[in-house]
Amino acid sequence: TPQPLSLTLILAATPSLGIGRAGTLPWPQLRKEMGYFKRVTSRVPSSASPSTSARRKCNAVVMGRKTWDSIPPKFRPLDGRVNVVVTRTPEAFVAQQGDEGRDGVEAAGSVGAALERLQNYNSQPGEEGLEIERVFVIGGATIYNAALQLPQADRVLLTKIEKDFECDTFFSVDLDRSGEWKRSTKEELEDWTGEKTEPVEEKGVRFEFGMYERVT
Ligand code: FOL
Repeated sequence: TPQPLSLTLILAATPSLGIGRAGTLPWPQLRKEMGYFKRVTSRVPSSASPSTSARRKCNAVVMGRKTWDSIPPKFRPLDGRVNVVVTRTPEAFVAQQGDEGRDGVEAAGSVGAALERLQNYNSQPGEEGLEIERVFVIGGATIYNAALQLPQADRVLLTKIEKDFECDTFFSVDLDRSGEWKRSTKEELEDWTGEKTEPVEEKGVRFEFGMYERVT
């Protein structure tokens, strides 16, 4: 029987925890930050327990419908990852995507339901024989909040953008001031992500990568 899946939230935020503005990201395009997002959410660690059958391992991303809308159409579904969109009307979303003939995206009515669908890939392998390794919650605010209510959400990858931008959407937890979360060491972060994580500056914006694990 497969291991239960846990959830990792991944986000970038300003010093005031701003994550969005007017349906998009608040900062000018930061290619190295987006590169980090893409590599980390795509990478399947080689330490993953090898399965006996010849199943292809990949990760999954869970996002809200507004985040789906914010991704440039040419980049969605995010490739190499199973995409699950959370919406109050999953049937309508699937029908709409079907019209565009899109593949590789599913819809669910809640974050919990999304996680159940992904667990299903592992317990009842389908036609494609995909095995889900890591599950990333990629926003937005409503979906991060819903995920944080679940005990399976045990890790956060936070990129600290060290400059304030005007925002209308915020992450609800100050991880450095919450007793529920403990910041991991740089070594633990690099181990888990497989990334070198020196601070970066791009377009005059400095940012730094961090990881937090839930205590208890
Ligand atoms: N987490 C972090 N650290 N940075 C982010 O920018 C971020 N963004 C979201 C969620 N978590 C994040 C949500 N917004 C794409 C666009 C917007 C988006 C997430 C992903 C996107 O198009 N990604 C492509 C790469 C695009 C490119 O190379 O420019 C992908 O394949 O992941």
